[in-house]
Amino acid sequence: MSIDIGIIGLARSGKTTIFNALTKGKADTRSPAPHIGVAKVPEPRLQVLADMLHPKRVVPAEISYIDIGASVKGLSGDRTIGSQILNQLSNADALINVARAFTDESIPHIEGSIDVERDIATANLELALYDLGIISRRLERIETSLKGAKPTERAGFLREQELLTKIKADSEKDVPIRELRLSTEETRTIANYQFLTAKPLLIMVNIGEEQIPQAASLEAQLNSRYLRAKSGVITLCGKLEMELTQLDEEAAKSFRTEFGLTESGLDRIIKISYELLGLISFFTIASDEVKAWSIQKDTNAVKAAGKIHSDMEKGFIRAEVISYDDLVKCGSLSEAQKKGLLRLEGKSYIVQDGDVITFLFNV
Ligand SMILES: Nc1nc2c(ncn2[C@@H]2O[C@H](COP(=O)(O)OP(=O)(O)O)[C@@H](O)[C@H]2O)c(=O)[nH]1
Ligand SMILES: [Mg+2]
Repeated sequence: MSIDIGIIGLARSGKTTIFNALTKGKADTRSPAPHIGVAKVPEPRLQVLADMLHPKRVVPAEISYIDIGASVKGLSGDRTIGSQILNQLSNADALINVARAFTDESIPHIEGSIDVERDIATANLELALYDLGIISRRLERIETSLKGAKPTERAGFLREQELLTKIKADSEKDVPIRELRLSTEETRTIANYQFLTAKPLLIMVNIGEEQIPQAASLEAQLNSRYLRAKSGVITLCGKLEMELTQLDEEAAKSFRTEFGLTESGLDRIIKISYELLGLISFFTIASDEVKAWSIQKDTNAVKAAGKIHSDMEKGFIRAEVISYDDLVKCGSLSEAQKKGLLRLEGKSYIVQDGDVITFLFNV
């Protein structure tokens, strides 16, 4: 199970261009078709482990990106987005909203002018309307169910009704679900609805090449307005990043330097996505393979095992754990064992960023 991120935005904001940049893909930007692709998560520690252990295979963690194709404006109201892609969007772990800042007379903006804040508001409104549609339908159903409900069922329905009514009121005041302080119980109650405004949101402002010198100050300015616990803004020149994926690493690096860019836009996006999603990495070393995995912070060992295989979760016995730093200091697992640095941990052990883990399990 990988991490899925949905890419939304107005038509011609640069969704497909950025999708291509992220997945090193070659999807046709002239077609409004949806696309799904995979990016490998850059993880420098994985390479260090590989250089140390010389495995046959090195397998990075992956992120799937879904370019919805159609405009975000078709999300609620007159649906122009197919139900399959809408399903995938509902299943996504986070959203990227592409807002257009680049100017190009040959590509007219569909609203007639460039206005990043207006376009961010439009997308937020669409997400909210979509969620409100789900809430209204569910509230009607609860109303009906309450009429014939057994006394034992009533309490559950009433609690859900109260929660959804509260969320609805906040949504109507432009407060997305991701900003609400919900209890674990409340979060669990609404998890099935897969609300779009509950998902972490990265606003990606697609700038033109000539705006690159102002990218950092624009980003700071927009973050002062939009930065929240589960959302933030990043500026990126989608067209340049897409072109750079077609070059080899050396050539791409020298182009970046020319534009005064110190880091790959893609590496930055993934780093920021990880922060927004609260993700960490752990590593496994087995049968000549070194692999990186992404999990949510505060995941216990048995759930982390389930990430690899459901059998490992079901038959979990224990985990042999060493931190990345300790392993690198020792140079090998056998040396680490001699020094007593391999720990035996149980089901409830909370996996830490950089842990190198061997799961022991029954089948
Ligand atoms: N000049 C310029 N054009 C861009 C930039 N980003 C995207 N485009 C162009 O804008 C058009 C729409 O982009 P596309 O990725 O297809 O947008 P989508 O409709 O949101 O998928 C394409 O012709 C892109 O080449 C940019 O940063 N600068
Ligand atoms: Mg497109």
